[in-house]
Amino acid sequence: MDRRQFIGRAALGAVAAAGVSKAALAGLPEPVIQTSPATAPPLLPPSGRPYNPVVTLNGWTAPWRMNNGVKEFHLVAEPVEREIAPGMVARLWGYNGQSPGPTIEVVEGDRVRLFVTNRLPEATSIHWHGQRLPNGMDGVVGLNQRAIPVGKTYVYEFIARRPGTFMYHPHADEMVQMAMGMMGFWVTHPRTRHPLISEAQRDFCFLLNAYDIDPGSLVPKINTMLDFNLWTFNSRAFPGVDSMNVRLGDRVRIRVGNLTMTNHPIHLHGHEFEVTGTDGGPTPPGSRWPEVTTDIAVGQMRQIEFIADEEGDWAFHCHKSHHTMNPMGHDVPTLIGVDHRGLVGRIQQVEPEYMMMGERDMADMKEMPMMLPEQTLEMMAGFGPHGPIGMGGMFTTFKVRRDQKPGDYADPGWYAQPPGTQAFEWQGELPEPARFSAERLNAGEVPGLRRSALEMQVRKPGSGSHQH
Ligand SMILES: [Cu+2]
Repeated sequence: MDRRQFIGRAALGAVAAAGVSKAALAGLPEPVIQTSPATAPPLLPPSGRPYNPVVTLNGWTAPWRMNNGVKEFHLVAEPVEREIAPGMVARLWGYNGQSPGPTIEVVEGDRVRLFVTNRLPEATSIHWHGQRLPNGMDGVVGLNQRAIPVGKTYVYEFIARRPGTFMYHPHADEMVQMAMGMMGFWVTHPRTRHPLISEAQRDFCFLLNAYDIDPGSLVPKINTMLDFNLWTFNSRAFPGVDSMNVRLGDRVRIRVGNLTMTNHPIHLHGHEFEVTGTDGGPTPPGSRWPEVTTDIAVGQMRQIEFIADEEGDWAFHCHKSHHTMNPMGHDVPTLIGVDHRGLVGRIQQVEPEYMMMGERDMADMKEMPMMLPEQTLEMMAGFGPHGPIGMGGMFTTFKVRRDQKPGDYADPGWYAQPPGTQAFEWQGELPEPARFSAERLNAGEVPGLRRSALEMQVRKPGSGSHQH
């Protein structure tokens, strides 16, 4: 976007707002537009109360203006172009140049004023999901307010009353507008030290979203209810999702909100975490238990926390295996076990790309350059230091490094595993398989497993030891 467009956009917002709100008399804050899908560095608060900012995965935090003690943001609802992953750009709707829109970060007790300019082809609104606010600020069209007409700017204003993890999205034609990518994250930091909120060195956030975009096309199919083909973290599919990079020993918080049409069991490798917060706020410590996977239902937010105390490159992904795939055909019959001798060669005469699933590892698809139409992604993509990763969709890596500098979020590259710590090929002899038989085992017939191997010492309360 060039400067003329930018000024034109700002001027349109100002004109539209005239006469709408007393609050707008001071003039609108300029909307700030982001054109890059890269993960922006944390935005250290230049004004207002201090806090430790979050990092939005493949996203950014909206700058604000202080106006007589009020934090003012300007969101522009508009068509955007979003790179889902290298090789595929989608035409979505979002805010300020991206889908999702910018993360809003404020502090508990802040008075927040949000100017929302509608540059979409239809009316919209914003619902501030999870917030305590006056009823007229809740954003449900028809119930709480009139829809924001095309070209107009509305003003929302409320005090961020409780600290926690929130989202924002339209409550006007939401099936269409959310299928098109209209959503954003909101974090309210605690005002002072909070008994239930720990100080984390790294605080990441992102939304779970999904799109149905036919290969070769640009715009999502908005009537799809369940059968989406792009499962994304913040409107990015792996290998387009950045890694989350931390320093060994950091306390890490990851906040996730789900605005898809299904639940996502989010799984972290190499560490255990606790759910320290939900949509309703921080969880009391007595309610927390260790997990490595937490299911996030539709409309829910979860924040997980743990100490990153294992060095390495750890997978972090949705555990629904179809959600770590990019566009795929689901109507293909399973042919595992079918005698297909001679079949593949004959099919390949008419369809050279044909291969049998389950016969040759689907990961082969990564090693074979395939002819793809423009504007789509391979089902599984991404290369690691040891070959193709064979993942897509809702997948990324969590990188823990001893020498990552505090506050440095840059990708440290691949982990150099210490010698002798990687799974390796067995080079010795393979013993003949022994079929299990309890009778033969008891009779001492199975080589290498003598009856004495089953003897154990059992100590019962109030008696001596017995041989069994
Ligand atoms: Cu999932």
